[in-house]
Amino acid sequence: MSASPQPVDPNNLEALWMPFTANRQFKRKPRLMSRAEGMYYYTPDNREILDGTAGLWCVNAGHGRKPIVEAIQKQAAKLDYAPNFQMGHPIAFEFAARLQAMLPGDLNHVFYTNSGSESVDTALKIALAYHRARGQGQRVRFIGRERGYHGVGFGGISVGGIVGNRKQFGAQLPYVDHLPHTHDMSRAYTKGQPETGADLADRLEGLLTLHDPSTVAAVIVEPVAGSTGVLVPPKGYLEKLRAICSKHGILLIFDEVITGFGRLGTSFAADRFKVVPDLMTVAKGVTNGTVPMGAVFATKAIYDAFMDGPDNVIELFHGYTYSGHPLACAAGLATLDVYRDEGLFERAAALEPYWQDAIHSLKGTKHVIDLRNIGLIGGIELESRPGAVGARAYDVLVDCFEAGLLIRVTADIVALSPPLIVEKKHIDRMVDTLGTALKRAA
Ligand code: PXG
Repeated sequence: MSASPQPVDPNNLEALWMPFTANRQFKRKPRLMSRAEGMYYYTPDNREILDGTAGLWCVNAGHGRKPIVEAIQKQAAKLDYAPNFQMGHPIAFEFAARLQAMLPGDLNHVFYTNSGSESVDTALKIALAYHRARGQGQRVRFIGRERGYHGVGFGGISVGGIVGNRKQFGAQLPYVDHLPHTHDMSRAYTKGQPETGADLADRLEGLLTLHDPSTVAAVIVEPVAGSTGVLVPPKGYLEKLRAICSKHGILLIFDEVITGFGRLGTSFAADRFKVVPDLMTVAKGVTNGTVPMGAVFATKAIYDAFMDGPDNVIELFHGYTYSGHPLACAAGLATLDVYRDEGLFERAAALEPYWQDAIHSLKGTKHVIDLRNIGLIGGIELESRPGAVGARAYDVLVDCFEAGLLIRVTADIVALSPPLIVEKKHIDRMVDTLGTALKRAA
């Protein structure tokens, strides 16, 4: 059979099984975006949609950036693909060296993946293999956190703490436990990091006593939980996790898929909070969302633990066909240039006070029960309709889209995370459109 025996109906939405989408509802009344530039998406009928979410937290430099587009085009023409097992191509090394120069603390090796989910599974596997290489193969446990999102691989959903992402699938990784999440409504309307709550990190000691710390390989957390509704770490919380992990020889993994590349006004959350993990996972902003790519950053100590034994033996039996894909590396290099040349991380930091005031100006708006912010992230929590969690926020999402603003929602929490090129006038419009939609919502 030929690939396309019949002319295809471009309006047929049925063939595609959409990810994390209510397929039937969507296909009855689709929301399509067919073009993007700067701060805006455009619908097929050319309606402008202000991007309040940097796509899915990834387009940090804004859309259609010429230097990135051209770098991808040039690279596709020069070297489209090359094997990367037992082979190499120059741009993969060049990009790793550029990333290395940005990394905090002892982090200094780069392992490429193609997504955040793959980065998480890779980091978990590196943690297990690292301990085993050092004669501590009994360290097989992972500690994640309630309301954590670490992608959709089996490792990621196991250490993740989102019930809906787990319960359809039954079997998960064994030997996983979870810290409590850090959200507390008694601290509603906190601006930035809460002053109290660091003691929640002490719960890690309790879990370690229960399981015996010498059986634990790694603790994984998002420094700021993004997907489950913008949960900002209490002051001192990450510092405590770091100290407890170090005390027990347990690796600390920061999942910086959202917080990496300027979202908090620094290269990484590790820089902002001055807490350096042993392994860091990234994706999204590493290529401005243009070409799929993720990475795991590892300390020298971890890398060195593998560089032992006969040197003709593969040190880590792990990798992807597309690890270090030339197009992704080209996009990544151009992306880092744009971030640097336009000072976008500094720009995010400078805008943070204005952003904070804008988010908190929604206090008192109908349905709002909490407002949270850090960097260029805002979380707006709504009271749920009785017996219909998520329904109100979904209505707000649809209203905003029709009014020309892209937001994202999880349950009844709205999250905003605009591209770092956002201007004050865009921020005003986001808050205005959202406020109007909230007032209209039933
Ligand atoms: N870790 C974190 C912290 C994430 O936020 C992943 C891992 C997985 O990345 P991939 O590239 O495999 O999707 C993520 C992804 C949302 C939303 O609406 C968030 C993500 C993905 C899609 C939607 O908040 N984060």
